[in-house]
Amino acid sequence: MRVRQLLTRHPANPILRPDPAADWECYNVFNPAVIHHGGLFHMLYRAQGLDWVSRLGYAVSEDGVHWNRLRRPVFTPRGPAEARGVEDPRLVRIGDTFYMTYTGYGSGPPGSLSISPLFARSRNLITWERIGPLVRGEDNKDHVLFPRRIGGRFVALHRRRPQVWLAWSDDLLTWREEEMSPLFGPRPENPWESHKVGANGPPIETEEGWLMLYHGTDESNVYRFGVCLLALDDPRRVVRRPREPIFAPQEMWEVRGDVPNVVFSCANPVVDGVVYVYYGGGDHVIGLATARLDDLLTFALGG
Ligand code: BMA
Repeated sequence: MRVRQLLTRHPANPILRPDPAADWECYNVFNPAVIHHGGLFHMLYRAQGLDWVSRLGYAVSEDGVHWNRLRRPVFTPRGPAEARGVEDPRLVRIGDTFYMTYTGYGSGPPGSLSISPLFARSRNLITWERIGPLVRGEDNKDHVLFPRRIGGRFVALHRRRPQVWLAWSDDLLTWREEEMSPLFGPRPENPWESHKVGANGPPIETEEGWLMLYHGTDESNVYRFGVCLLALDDPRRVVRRPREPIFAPQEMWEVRGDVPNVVFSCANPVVDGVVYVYYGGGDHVIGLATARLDDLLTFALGG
């Protein structure tokens, strides 16, 4: 399948690899959250080591390409809902607080404590306070907050398989079922996103609407990225959704890796008009691909 690759891979890829000398991150580093704040790129990345449990490491960078990491993880599993790991962080900053959404991989059978969409907050990205879940007792992940309140309320995308949903809350603690609604689902006529879809990083605010990067999978579990536009004042409305994907696995470390044919992104910070898309390649290493925000917007608008 031909894919117009709107994102340009950075020549230094992969920009972060497992550290063979560290027990907690010697197997895989992938699916990072990245936020640009105070002139620096800050990364929380998912790491797996000798025990296969996912923990979150912290790294910092001036240019978004070369990273310095802390020696110890900054966020480690706690309690039964996280017994097998904390996964796929996504970050926003609202007011003076950083909010992280992450998946708890628990010890129960599917449908109980197996997968939980969780929230935590921090003032400094290193010390974290847990807030709680978006819902309990269902397979729900790929949740991410909009980077500001809308109509005074927190808004989150989340994924009730196979669809992307939207949810509203006053305080991040209470999420009412009647304030959740499906946003969009797989398109059977579009093979690349015919199986399931889920949000990537936080939606990007533009004059044309919320630019949302998302992933779709096909029947063979190949991951690709697509883009759509949601109405600025009411993100329950999908304004545009091009049929073509914008990114697909291609490099050796994307088509092979620990899980083949996976590009999986939880972060798309915008710095000086450039969208930095960070992604896990093959659930094994971290890559960076970029595009001008204007070009992504033009594509989303169908230009
Ligand atoms: C999904 C995600 C990711 C992972 C991907 C591919 O379910 O939760 O953690 O990168 O599978 O294995």
